[in-house]
Amino acid sequence: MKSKSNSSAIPSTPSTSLGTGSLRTSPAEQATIKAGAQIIVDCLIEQGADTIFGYPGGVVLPLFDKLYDAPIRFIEPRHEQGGCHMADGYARASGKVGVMIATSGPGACNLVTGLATAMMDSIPIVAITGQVRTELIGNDAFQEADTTGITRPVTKYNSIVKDVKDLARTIKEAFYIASTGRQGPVLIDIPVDVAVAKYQTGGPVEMELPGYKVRTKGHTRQISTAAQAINKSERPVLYVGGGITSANAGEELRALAEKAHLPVTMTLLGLGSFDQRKPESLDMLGMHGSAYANYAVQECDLLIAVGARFDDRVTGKVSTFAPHAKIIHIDIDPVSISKSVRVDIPVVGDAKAILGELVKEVEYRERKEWFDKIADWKKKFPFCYDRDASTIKPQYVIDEICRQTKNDAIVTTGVGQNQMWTAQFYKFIRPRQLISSGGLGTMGYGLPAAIGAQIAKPDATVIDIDGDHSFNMTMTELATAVEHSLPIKVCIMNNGYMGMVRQWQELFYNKRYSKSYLQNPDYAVVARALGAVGITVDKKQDVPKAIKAMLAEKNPCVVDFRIEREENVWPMVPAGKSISEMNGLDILESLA
Ligand SMILES: Cc1ncc(C[n+]2csc(CCOP(=O)(O)OP(=O)(O)O)c2C)c(N)n1
Ligand SMILES: [Mg+2]
Repeated sequence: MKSKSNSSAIPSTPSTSLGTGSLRTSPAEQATIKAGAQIIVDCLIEQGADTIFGYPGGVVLPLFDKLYDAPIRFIEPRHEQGGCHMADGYARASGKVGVMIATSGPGACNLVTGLATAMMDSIPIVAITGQVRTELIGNDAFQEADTTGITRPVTKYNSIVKDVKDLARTIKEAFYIASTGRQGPVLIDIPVDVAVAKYQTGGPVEMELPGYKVRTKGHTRQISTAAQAINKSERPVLYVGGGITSANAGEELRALAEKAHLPVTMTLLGLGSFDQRKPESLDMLGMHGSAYANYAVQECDLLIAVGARFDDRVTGKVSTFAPHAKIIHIDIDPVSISKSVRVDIPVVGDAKAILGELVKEVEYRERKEWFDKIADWKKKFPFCYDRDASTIKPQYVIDEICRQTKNDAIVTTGVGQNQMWTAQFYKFIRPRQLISSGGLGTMGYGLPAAIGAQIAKPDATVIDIDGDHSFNMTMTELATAVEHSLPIKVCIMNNGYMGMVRQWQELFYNKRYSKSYLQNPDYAVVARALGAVGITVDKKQDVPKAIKAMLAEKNPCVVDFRIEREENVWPMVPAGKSISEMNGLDILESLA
């Protein structure tokens, strides 16, 4: 029986690194003798983890026992993947490290998608997993999985603690590694015998990371060279990514763009790091980016990349990307420099520090011709849709959400068309406002990420703009939102399709819609069954009042918008093409 083998995994008499039976300690000293599980809890508190996400199982029971009366808010998801996305959403919304705890074997395996999502987007998470007893490792023990082996490629760092004396140091290192340099998820695997072993703690815990160096200050000469290039440039473009958010460098970015007078385009993860309502904003670039951003990049003479990694969804065909540009690349991660696109002026370090220095050396230039040209592209090819359609256009719903929330909501997304329409039609005004799975493109991310974000920002309006099929993947987490009375909103852009897959099939596979739709439930009924509010909207004229009702709702609320089924996302750069080769510009031009 499962419970039996589980309980037998826990030694009845805890072992101790001091040797059982020889604990001749004074009462004062005894006060500092702790079980491994208590050391974990104390370390979490010391690291400022006031909220953690986790799901129990046999080998983490010693830890859960210590959490029973710990002064930490505990959120239990319905699935460990959901919990990991919650920790991720919490981290993205707050700027703090998200913490997730899972049991060995199946629990740890369920974290993989969440860790990979965080890894691709450089999000700081510390995951703690239980492991079978040290002596059983490698024995195909019950619920044993090689967690460090499985998660090595999806974590910035991971390690297994085999001796309780290393526990406090390893946890301290985990938080440090997760939150410094290029941030990312770190996993610590802790066998159950280590969690119950006793250890005499005391004194400061020193980290031992001789090979881990974080460069923060940029090279002064490189910064001056970059400033000179900016001052000379006639057609510059600032291209910024999630690194601005990670570095909390939004203010420095604004100062640079204003002082030097630079147009700014953002990656999906960069959206909001520059106020999109400003005339210098070119909005998102890349595959579903704006025509004006893509044209500007292709015609610029200087591309200033900050905290962005020249991802293929941004560059399209690399050999034709920004063909006339000298490239400056400011990034904390030296490995990102010249990885896919050759860089002329690299500056390695913290974006906040480097932009702060750079802004001192740049000069204002009007660049009238360049800004006029950009204004023409903006006028000719704006993001738009048929406003007179009788059906519910998803873009209209998002426009209306943006209008009613006054650009101020925290928005999470699913993956697919819903995500791209959100990126195009919600105009973000500050960092940490759009929370979306960029690098991995993880369907099912939106709802749990919204839960994490709402926990981090209890007073914010948090809206998950989701796809029907993305929502299907983790919708059980609605129960978590209900349990904690979180006023999150879920707006399902319900086209009945895996819309983005269908769009590709329409354009590149002769409209052969192979397996890109599944039967959906009635989401309003699902919402109610899980204790949330459920609203269905199938008429265009009902959209504004449904959004108003949703925003007034204090309980978790799901709105199922039955949108136009075969709407497409325009423009679109076909995979592998140059970013100036956009499909759908004729459609945008005719609707402009
Ligand atoms: C976990 C996962 N599986 C598969 C995919 C591939 N994929 C990308 S978009 C998409 C369709 C998404 O459908 P839906 O959530 O309804 O969004 P829509 O495009 O219709 O807005 C699929 C299957 C993915 N990104 N993530
Ligand atoms: Mg869909």
